[in-house]
Amino acid sequence: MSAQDELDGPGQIDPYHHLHDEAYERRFAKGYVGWRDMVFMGGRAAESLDGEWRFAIDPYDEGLRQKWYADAPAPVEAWPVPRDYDTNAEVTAPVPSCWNVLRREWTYLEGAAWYTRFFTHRTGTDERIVLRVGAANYEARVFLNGIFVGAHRGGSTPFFIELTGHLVDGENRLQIQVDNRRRPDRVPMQHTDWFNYGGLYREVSLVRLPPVFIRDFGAALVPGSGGRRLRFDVTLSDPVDGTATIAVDGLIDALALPVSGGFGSIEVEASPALWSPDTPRLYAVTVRCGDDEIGDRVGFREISVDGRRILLNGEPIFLRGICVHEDDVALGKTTSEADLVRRFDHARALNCNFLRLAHYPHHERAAELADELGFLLWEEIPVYWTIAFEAADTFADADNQLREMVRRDRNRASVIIWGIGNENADTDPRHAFMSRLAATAREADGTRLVSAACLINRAHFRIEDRLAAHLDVIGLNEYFGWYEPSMEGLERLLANSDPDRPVIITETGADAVAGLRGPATTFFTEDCQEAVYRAQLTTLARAGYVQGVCPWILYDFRTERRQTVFQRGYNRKGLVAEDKTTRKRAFDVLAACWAERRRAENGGAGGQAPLATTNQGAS
Ligand code: GCB
Repeated sequence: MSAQDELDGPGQIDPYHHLHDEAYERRFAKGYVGWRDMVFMGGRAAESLDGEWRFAIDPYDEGLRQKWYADAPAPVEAWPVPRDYDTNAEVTAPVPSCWNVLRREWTYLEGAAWYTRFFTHRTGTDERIVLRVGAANYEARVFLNGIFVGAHRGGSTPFFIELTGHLVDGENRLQIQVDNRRRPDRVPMQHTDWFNYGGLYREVSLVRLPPVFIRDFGAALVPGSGGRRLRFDVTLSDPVDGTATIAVDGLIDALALPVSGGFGSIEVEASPALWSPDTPRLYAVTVRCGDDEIGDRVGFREISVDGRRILLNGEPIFLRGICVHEDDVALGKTTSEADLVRRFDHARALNCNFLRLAHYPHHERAAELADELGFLLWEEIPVYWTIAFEAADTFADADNQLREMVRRDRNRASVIIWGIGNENADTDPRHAFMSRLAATAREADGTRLVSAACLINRAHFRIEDRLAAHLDVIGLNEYFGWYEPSMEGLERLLANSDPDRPVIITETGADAVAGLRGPATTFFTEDCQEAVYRAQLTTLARAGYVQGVCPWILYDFRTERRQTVFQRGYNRKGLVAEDKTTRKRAFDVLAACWAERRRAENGGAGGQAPLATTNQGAS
């Protein structure tokens, strides 16, 4: 029996069988990869599979129903029966890209699409070959030479599928079915305030590895060590014993790390120059084990909480922030180096030291650049609004996305906070779900803070959420001045609250159409947005426990929920229009506020900080 027959049962001879089989997805229920299958990528030379792939949309899931993947490409004369799918159909799509921006008729496509590409492989070595997909929104199923080799859930984290053993000598056919359907049990579920792009929208590559390879590597300053101890851990692909050798340029020549059963960890005395936004010092780290070698550039720093204060390397720090989505008029969710550089340039112009990467893990290059440029980051998973908190599979999905994000970025000094959710009502199922996620974040990484963007507790009109007990920092989204036009509520809320830990305002803001002027009382004018920013920043300055503010948002972004003449499919809360160039008046208000704040912290200019200095009101 072939592997395919094992999946499908004995060969089907009824040509109409697939029309009546609504359980067609069962064949693919096993084989999901997750965080345990990830491969550490630093310092590896991957073979890019980017470029034009054969492409076919498949909104009715015919590919899975009819097993399109099983048919080897052939001229029509050689088809035994008529086909509905042909890799030679002359339609291609670039990888990475979002299909929605490629053709007008694909703009609102939600469903499946098939990507096919061929590559040459030479067998006869002991190499292990792993496919890496940077991200596919939302679910992906992978087929090699007609065989189902694995699947992945979660639209914003990378996944890895080992192809060794399924490869043939010569030409190989790789097919990936990507499905971006919105569903109530997904993370996020069907209701969000951003556009549901689809596709293989981050890079795809093949990684060649020795028979035993380094699967995971962690390097961090030991919390509480006063900046004098480093911890390294290594996980190998297989449960073998051995020794890994670690070198940190200018700090450690050759440290032997014993590995037993495929895992080893060690702590050593060392006094690195500490990483901070002002001194973003990175060390080149290399790790050798057996025939494998990897590398990374790592900054060492400590982030902690003391009462209501956030400490970076033992010093209080106020987070001068801005939120950002991955969204681009031309590219959709696909990002580029130039786009990221522009983003950090804008953050620099705003005098920010902190960005919230909302509402899902962004491209890994964002944190690498933040490491180099000296920005602090909040990274989060899309546990957004009302997901299926009672469903075990939904929890497993969220838990896996969280662990994948942590594994990918845990060596990035810039990342100081893992966000585990956004605006989830304080219900019992949500509490159970998210307190478990907080525990996962701590188990996966004990060197960062855990937070969530919470809602105002309407019953008590306070900053109060049962989840707060499981968080290091309380994130709070509030839109006084906009959805609740009176600012009086913010004064009341702040006066009425007495949180026992730091609070960050993770969102606040107002919509404005770039260039639209008018009275500050008229919605969607730049004047209205500007007034909301001024009022917010002044009022928040009086709450000493507010240790950071991250207004919503840097750029206008697409969302089909917004259909007035002012919005036309866009959320207009950007400080910059969707062209990523045209600044609105509120941009300068925030830039001035953060400049003033930074001057006051540096003890200069004698001016009153627009937000209370870090220690004021802190316990
Ligand atoms: C929120 C959400 C964010 C929305 C924003 C808005 O509270 O967290 O995803 O885009 O408000 O503009 O309404």
